[in-house]
Amino acid sequence: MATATTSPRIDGGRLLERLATLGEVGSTGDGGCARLALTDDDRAGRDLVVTWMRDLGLDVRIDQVGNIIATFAGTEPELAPVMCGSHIDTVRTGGRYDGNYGVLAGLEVIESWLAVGLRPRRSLAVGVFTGEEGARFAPDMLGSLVYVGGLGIDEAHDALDAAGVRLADELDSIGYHGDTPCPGPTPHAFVELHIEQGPVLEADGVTIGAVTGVQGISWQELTITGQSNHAGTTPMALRHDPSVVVAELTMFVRRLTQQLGGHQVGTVGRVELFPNLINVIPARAVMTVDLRNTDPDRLRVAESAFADECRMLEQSEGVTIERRSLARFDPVEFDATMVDAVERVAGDLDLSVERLPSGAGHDAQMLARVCPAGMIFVPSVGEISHNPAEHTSPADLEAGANVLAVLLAELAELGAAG
Ligand code: HGY
Ligand code: MN
Ligand code: MN
Repeated sequence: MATATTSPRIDGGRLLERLATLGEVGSTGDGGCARLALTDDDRAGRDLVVTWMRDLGLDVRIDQVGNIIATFAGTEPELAPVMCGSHIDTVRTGGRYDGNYGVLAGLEVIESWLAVGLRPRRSLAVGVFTGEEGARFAPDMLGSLVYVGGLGIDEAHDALDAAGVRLADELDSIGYHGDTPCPGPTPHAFVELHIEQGPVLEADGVTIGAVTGVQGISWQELTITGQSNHAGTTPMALRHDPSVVVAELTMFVRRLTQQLGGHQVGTVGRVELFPNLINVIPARAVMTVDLRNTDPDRLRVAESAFADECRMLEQSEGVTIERRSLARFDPVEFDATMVDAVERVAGDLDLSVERLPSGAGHDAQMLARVCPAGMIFVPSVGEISHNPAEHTSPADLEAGANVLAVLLAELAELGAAG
């Protein structure tokens, strides 16, 4: 069976070239790309990756929520497959590596095995999960959540974006409404390679992150209804102004993170005012709040304090606040054997490695519900992500992909007697 010393290494140049080519799909012209889930740009990215999968001779299936599962058959295909992968949908100000890296590195591993004529005992599947970002259809990690049975297919199909467009209708319109049933087959193990998107590895001068888990995520959308009125004639004491509540809650979230400290983070990412005119006190505001913490108890404290603040502002400003949960996931700890394996393989490849939790959500946290899952991080330059300036050095990209290659070779028993 292949080990760190005998496993084929990936072709770094080929991986970088594919990342650059995919990065041109939905290019924003500033080094980044925008391929919001199930848009025409997402379809174009999907079509390109599926073409690469088919060129490798993989068995490509599209499931009922648009997940793409490409399988390299092992010598004992009846065994549960090993799975890797990630997502290729992006946020509107996306970079070239978030998600794309884990998918393309999986294809690169298979191509490096084909190049030396080695086949694994267990099949190796590469997953492209629908709508991981949650930037258009909530919750985030939607496709992998459906894949593991955490969200019913009907409920997923009825998800609506901010414009009221239905997810299933978009699957139809881009031609990725597959018939492969969800939930999907339970993998033997799942490994996701991803950029860190944070400051830790770069600050520590470490190449590989052995990810210990993913912090808890709480997303909610608020609809704040006040009273539209004339900006010039309405005395301040008579106003019921949703934009004031938005401002108060935004500053409350910042103060709350400072009070709680630790890993607590909070973000107001989307704000819409209606009618959004210079001389009209808004009738209504819609805003989102993203609260996260590695500690489940403190995340609940943050949520409860935020709810109390909303109730207080309803009274003081004379508005109504309707809160809708968009996503709520407790922190996830990855299987210890997988974290150990990432750490060991990185060491075997003479790469510096450290353990750390993930601040971002990932598909691996959903696969962890059904099988041993793990993640490999590589450093993000300048801790920038969800930004066109997102960057990881070619050497680190290649190093991370080689850790993936060796770990997948072990898990899938590459070169084992058929
Ligand atoms: O929001 C997240 O953490 C991920 O990028 N979907
Ligand atoms: Mn991602
Ligand atoms: Mn992301």
